[in-house]
Amino acid sequence: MKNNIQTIGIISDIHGNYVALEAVLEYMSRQHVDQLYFLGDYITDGPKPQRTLALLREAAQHFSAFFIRGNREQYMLDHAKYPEQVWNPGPAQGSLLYTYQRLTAQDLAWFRSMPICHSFEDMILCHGSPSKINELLNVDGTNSAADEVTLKWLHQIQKPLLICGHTHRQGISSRDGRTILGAGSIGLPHNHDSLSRAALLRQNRSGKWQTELLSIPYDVDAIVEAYHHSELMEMAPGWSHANCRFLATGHNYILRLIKRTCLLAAAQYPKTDFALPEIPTSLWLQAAEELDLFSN
Ligand SMILES: [Mn+2]
Repeated sequence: MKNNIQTIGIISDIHGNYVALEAVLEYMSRQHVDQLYFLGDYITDGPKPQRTLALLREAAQHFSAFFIRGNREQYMLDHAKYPEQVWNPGPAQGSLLYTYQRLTAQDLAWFRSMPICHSFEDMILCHGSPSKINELLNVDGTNSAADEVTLKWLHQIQKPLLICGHTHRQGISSRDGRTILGAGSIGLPHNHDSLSRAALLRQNRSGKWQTELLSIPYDVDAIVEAYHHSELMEMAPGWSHANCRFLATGHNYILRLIKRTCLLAAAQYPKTDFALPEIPTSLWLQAAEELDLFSN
């Protein structure tokens, strides 16, 4: 790590979108950042996980880079640890299975070496929250249900700036002298357009960190085409189609698909309390059909 860090790039939630990652890394290079922090969820959802990981390894050669673990890396580690918990092809688990089958022991060892939280100067960096990898915080005012836990963390960390990913939302807000920054998602941004999201921090002359929220264009059609040329669409039908629509629109079609599938399951099997992977594939596909996800 460089001694004199004045510009920091924050990159989070890539989700296998190597096209967006490439564009954002080029942008960071043009900004001459001194340090890159990666906040996790590098893989799953998108095609070619190895291409994404190769880009990250390359970035670590080119930049001073620090990698934090996301819940998706945790899923992969847990799956390696508990092989009896089988993942099946299909809408609910096919996308995870697709990625897992393409990882090496070296990739898993890398994920295992990543911390879930890191502290640098005035800031704490994490994926979900400082101690829970999959906790959602309210970074942009759209998740008021997470207000209480967000405030709790802002008071608990004893540092003025908390930087997190996981929400796929970009936003910054301050409360009680503390600031929370949601860096936004590189690979599956939930910001109602098709631009990639990241953040830059620049230190001003008085030593204060100034935040710049970035919206970076990239070739969305290229990543959607890569989905269609991969085995993902057959291995995780519905789910992968929802991801393609998510990429094109910036609206969370994964959440819409899950909600509609659960509604259909509740209507058809009112007495059964399904976990998502137990819901019959036919209902997932019906929900995807109703959301018009197969018309591309
Ligand atoms: Mn996540």
